[in-house]
Amino acid sequence: MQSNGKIRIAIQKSGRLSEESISLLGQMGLRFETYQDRLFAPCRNMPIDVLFLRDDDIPEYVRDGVADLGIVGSNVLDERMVRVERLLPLDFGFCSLCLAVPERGGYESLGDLDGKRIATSYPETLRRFLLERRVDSEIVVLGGCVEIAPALKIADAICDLVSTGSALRTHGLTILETVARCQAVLFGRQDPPEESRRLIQRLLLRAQAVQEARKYRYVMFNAPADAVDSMKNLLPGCKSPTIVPLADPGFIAVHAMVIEETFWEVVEKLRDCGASDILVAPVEKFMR
Ligand code: PRT
Ligand code: ZN
Repeated sequence: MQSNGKIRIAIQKSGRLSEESISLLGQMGLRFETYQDRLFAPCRNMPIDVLFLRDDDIPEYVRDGVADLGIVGSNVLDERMVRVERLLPLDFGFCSLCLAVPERGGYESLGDLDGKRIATSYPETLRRFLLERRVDSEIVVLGGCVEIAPALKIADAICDLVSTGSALRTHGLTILETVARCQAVLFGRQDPPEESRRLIQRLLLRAQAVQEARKYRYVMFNAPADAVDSMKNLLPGCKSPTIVPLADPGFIAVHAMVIEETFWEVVEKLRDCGASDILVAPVEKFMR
C-alpha cells in the first residue's frame, strides 16, 4: 500500500491502450522512461510511479490500493464490478461490446437467442444484459478467440468487442445487438489516503485540461472590420473572440477557439464572410 504521499498509476503494459495511455500521461506533464519489458517507471519530476500491467489486473490493484489510479477500457470495469471511482472517460480505445450471430443463421432479434448458447469473455456483463431483456440463453465462457465459437459449434452466437467489425466479417458473423459502448477510463481507488488526495486531484485536473483541449482548434485570421458581427455568431467556442486592429485601416485580426467537430463548416463560413490568411493551431491544454 502507498501511504507516503507518493502515488502509483497503473496502465496497460502492451496492448491497444498502451500508447495512448503513455501519451496522455506525457501531456499531463509526467516525465518517465518507457523501455520495453518495463514493469515500473518512476517519474523524474513528480512523486509518481507508473506501473505497466495486464489490463485485467489493474482494477483489483487499484481497489486494493496497490495503485492509486488506473486506465482500462470501461468494458473491463463493467465486467469486474470492483469498487473503484470512475473519474474521467478518456476519448480513446473506442469499441462496442456486441452480440453477433452467423450471417445466414436466421436470427433477427434478441428474442431469437432464447435457449441458445452465447460464447463470451464478458459473462457478467452479458448475464446482466440478458436478465434485463428477459432472454434466457446459456453463456459459454471463453478466454479469447471468441469469434471462432459458432464455426466450432461451441456456441450459436457470440458477445465480444467490436471496433472496425472486420474480425466479425472474417468469421461470417453480423451484429445483432449492442450491449455496451466502451472507451478507456481513468479511475481511482474509492478512499485514497489523505496525503495522496491533493496530487490525485491535480492529476485529474490536468487530465481534464488535456481532454478539453482536444475538442478545440485555435484559429487566427484577418478580416474586414465590418464583417465582425456576422463572424462573431460563428465563433461560440469561447467567451468571445479576440479582435486586434491591423496597421491597414478597415482590417482586423481575429483569434478564436473553434470546436473541432464543426471546424470545417465554421472555417468555410468565415471565408464566405471575408476571412483570409487563416492559420489553425492545435490546443495542447485548456483550463476554463
Ligand atoms: O495483455 P492484456 O490483457 O493487457 O490485453 P488484452 O489483450 O486483454 O486487451 P487489448 O489490448 O486487446 O484491448 C485493450 C482494450 O482495448 C479493451 O479492453 C477495449 O477496451 C479496447 N478495444 C478497442 C478493443 C478493441 N478496440 C478491439 N477491437 N479490444 C479488443 N478488440 C478486439 C476485437 O474483439 C476483435 O477480436 O480486436 C479484434 C479486432 O476487432 P475489429 O472489430 O477491428 O475487427
Ligand atoms: Zn486483458
